Amino acid sequence: TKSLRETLKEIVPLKRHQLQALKEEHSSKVIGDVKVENVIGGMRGLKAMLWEASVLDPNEGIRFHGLSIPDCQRLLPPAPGGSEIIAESMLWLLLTGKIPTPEQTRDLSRELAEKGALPKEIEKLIDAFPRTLHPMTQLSMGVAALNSTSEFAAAYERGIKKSEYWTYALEDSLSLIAMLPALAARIYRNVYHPEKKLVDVNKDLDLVGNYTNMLGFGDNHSLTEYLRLYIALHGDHEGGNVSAHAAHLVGSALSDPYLSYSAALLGLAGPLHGLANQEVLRWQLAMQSSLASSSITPASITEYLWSTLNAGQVVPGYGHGVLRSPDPRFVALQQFCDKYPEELGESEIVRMVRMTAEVAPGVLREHGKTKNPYPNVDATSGCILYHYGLREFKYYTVIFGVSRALGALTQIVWDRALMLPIERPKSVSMDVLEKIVKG
Ligand code: CMX
Repeated sequence: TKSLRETLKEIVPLKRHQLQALKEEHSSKVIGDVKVENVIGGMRGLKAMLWEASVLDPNEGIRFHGLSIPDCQRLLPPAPGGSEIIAESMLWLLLTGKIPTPEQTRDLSRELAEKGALPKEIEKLIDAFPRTLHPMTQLSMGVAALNSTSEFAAAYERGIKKSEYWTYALEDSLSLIAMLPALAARIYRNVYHPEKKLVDVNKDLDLVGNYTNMLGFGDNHSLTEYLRLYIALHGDHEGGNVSAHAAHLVGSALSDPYLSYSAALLGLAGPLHGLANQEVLRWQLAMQSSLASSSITPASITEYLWSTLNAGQVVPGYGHGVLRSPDPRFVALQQFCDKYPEELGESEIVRMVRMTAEVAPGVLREHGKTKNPYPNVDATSGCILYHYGLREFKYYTVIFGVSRALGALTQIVWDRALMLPIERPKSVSMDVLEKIVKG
């Protein structure tokens, strides 16, 4: 069976050929208009960016190389003893567009585990951070500091051909993905459980198996499975979202993959993006404490939703920049809860999330502002972690950050393989805009 590198070496020339043909035959074809609303509206809807691994359909949700989430759940190999998609099989799919065999998946797990330990000087740096520094700030700083190990940066300094950049970007990307669990678990230990000893990376476990183990939840099989699914599903959500776009933009300056992904993490830390799952939990818990547990009913939740909206706040976990239907990642995580009825079915927080999802779309529709009244993945993801006893919600976005590396770094490999140029859109002032529209 072919290794990941061999598989990619075969695909790179084909994709380069596809890009060359697009350039030669269709460069001047028009694929959309740029309206004033795009310029002042966060470039919403503008098709102006290449992203290979996934495409988000407003109604169907995300597809990874054409495969829906249920397709991936059916086709991608799980961990030995598990049944959920794992990070390695998702990464293989994102990078190559192909389904790995169980053997290829296991080989990739082993390679990542072998590369998973942090350099000693980075451990020291992380241990020196004050505990009050937000876990996302620590994660981004740790990832940026790892660029001291960048093969891409070293090769660039030595002088290499542009056509070879991608091989070094790939090595850095795999090393970074491999080290993220140890980095993220170290931050968790330092901030919340400084008295606890961190276990080493186990060479026989998959990436997320190791992560759960290092977080101290290794004996909880259903939580491990939940995190496997969570991390696979959050891996990529096409290119325009803040974290993915930030990685792609910074990488276009040929900043190495560590620096590029560090920038992505700082965007992920925003409340309208990756911090939303933490916000949802805070909001659901406030709802729980304001309603007596016996009175958590569709009617009382509806009233609570209105009080949030009337206070001028957004309902966290609802709405989306692109999606116009319930997020299939939300659906997959809810179905996961159905698989463990004794454990998750009885959970008050999980039941509250479910009930909220039943009534919130009606309320948001009546409120009449959001273009999408349906739940996104954040409406449930953090609440399930809370149920499992992972209750430090400032940490939740770090888990998202471990995951989003799969897609953001995949695209960086493809950006370099396709030799895409530095990103430099044209900006205009309001005066210029007025001149253009008034003629
Ligand atoms: N509750 C209340 N109002 C909402 C809303 C919600 N959940 N979602 C959107 N709106 C409002 C917007 O604030 C906006 O109001 P103004 O015109 O007063 O500014 C209006 O509806 C139109 O917004 P939109 O075009 O439907 O949504 P955007 O593309 O501008 O924003 C998003 C998308 C996700 C930022 C927004 O829906 C939101 O704030 N949701 C809550 C936070 C959240 O769940 N974020 C996670 C998204 C997933 C992710 O990226 O990880």
